[in-house]
Amino acid sequence: MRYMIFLVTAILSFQASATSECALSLSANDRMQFDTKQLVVSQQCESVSITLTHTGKLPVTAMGHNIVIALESDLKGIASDSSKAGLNNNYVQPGDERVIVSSKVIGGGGSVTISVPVDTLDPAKQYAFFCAVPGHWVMMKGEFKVTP
Ligand SMILES: [Cu+2]
Repeated sequence: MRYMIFLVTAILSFQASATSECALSLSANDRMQFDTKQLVVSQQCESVSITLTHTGKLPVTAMGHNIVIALESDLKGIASDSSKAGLNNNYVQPGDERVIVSSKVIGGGGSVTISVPVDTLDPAKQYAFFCAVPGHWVMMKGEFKVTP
């Protein structure tokens, strides 16, 4: 009987942790930084929701941030086109097929949530997350690690 209770508890806690991995969060600040260099997502989730919160005070025009998910090898290309795309397009060119998902740009006190279809990604490939606001990627980037 004791064993049964342990087993049920173990299953319940496993489900709880599996669920939380499908919803990640990170923050960005007025010093052009994300609070993490790595996001790990599991393909056990069909899609993962990622919430970016801007903990600073500066407005979008001074220190806006967003989050873009792409192949690591496409990061610099997307970033170098960001000025051309402009704030109206959240610094991502419309229809850019290199972009897997991108969010709108937020200012201090704002937050935004994106949904990433991780079941269609390849765990053998290297993905990155970064901020597309011109120049920010240099400081604001990290690994987007997909696990089977
Ligand atoms: Cu930024």
